[in-house]
Amino acid sequence: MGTPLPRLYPIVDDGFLTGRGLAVEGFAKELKAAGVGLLQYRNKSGGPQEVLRVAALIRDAMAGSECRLILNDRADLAVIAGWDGVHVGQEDLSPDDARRVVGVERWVGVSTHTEEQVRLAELSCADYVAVGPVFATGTKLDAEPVIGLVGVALARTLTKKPIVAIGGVTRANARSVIDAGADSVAVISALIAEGESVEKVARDFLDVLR
Ligand code: TZP
Ligand code: MG
Repeated sequence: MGTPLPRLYPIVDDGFLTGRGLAVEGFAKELKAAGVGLLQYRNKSGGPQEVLRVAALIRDAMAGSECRLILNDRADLAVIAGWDGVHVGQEDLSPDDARRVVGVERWVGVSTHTEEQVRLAELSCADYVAVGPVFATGTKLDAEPVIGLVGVALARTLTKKPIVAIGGVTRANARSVIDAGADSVAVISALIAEGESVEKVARDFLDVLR
């Protein structure tokens, strides 16, 4: 990977944002203003042309920042979009096949939900291993069983790769997730809070994760 994984890993989730009438570009601009170093775009419903269109909007919104841009699910589209990496799940290309597509310069992350998956991820050429859901989440409807902080701690014993913890992470519990052994927290819904800007919430996360 070259550089350490930033502690905050915001996910720009198309369905989550558009369902609330929020624009992806505006959301990305606020994350840029907060100074985030890593961002994922996740779109579970759009076709490839739509994903590439929005990926270009996000890239433009983040122009001038050092933020790494990671595309969910699709290694081929990450390359076409000129993004910095891909995040694959258990149903996508394997990390090693994703690596064949994106090359050695781009990052490859993989989602895991069980001990066995973490062990396999450790043996793969993934740059980081995501574990979760750590806490209950309403964002992923087909989420696997919650692993808790104990699951994060267990994953820490199973892999030397950087760990991204996801699922139900908030400003209030983010620190405990890092203390349990994660290197980074991925967040979708907790970036949005009534009466607060996304920039302010992201800054709060960066503060507690420092
Ligand atoms: N994978 C495991 S939980 C989850 C994903 C994509 C959703 C996380 O969303 P939130 O709103 O941060 O709980
Ligand atoms: Mg996937």
